[in-house]
Amino acid sequence: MNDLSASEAPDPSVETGRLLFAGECGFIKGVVAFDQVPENDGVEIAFAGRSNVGKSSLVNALTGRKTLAKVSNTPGRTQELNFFRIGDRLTLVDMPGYGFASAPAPKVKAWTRLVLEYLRKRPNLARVYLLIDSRHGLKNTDMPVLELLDAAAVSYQIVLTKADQLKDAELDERRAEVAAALAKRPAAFPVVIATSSREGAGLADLKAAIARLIDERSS
Ligand SMILES: Nc1nc2c(ncn2[C@@H]2O[C@H](COP(=O)(O)OP(=O)(O)O)[C@@H](O)[C@H]2O)c(=O)[nH]1
Ligand SMILES: [Mg+2]
Repeated sequence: MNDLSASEAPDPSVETGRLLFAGECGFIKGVVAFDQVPENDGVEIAFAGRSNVGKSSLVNALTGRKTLAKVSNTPGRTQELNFFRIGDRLTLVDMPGYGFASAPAPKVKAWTRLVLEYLRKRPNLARVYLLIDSRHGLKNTDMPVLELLDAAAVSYQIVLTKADQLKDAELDERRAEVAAALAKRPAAFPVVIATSSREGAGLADLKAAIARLIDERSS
């Protein structure tokens, strides 16, 4: 055979993605109010998800820095937007978790205000990665967030976390189920990426997807 079909050709964005996260990474700041956000600089992406879904662990796994973001066994603690610099072209934001069952109403209100303002007023925000626990799939508590993202017309993509907790067949099923649930949502990117921060599965895929996004945004 002379030509490589698309599926056999090596995907150059895998290497670009690896390099993207291989450079200097650092914590910029955590903010509790929108007027404290750092200036836009390069492409920005944000990680959203329920408390305890594994957002901070994923930031650490992607950057290879075990303690860059604080991993907590006490869900619902972070009520800040945490900004991280990834190399010289990317800012990553760890958003405050939602869906904490016993969260008092004022806390939910503060969360909603901060997140809405952030989603609406951040021109460099290229995509929100909405993290969903592989074991649970989309839950009722995720629905208002999907609505919010569709309403704000912010491009978003689902990343399944803790894939190490499922058998391959279960994971395929969960991925298909989530993709089907997103099919009619206008701002949802159709591909679901499954990851494990613990075992490393899917991290190269996610980095490649982010590298492609930066490429699209910069051209
Ligand atoms: N099995 C497994 N557990 C994980 C993984 N990622 C995170 N966790 C655990 O999930 C809990 C919450 O993680 P954390 O990153 O703090 O979640 P956050 O609240 O979304 O930032 C911690 O106990 C982590 O050790 C993973 O890939 N696999
Ligand atoms: Mg966290």
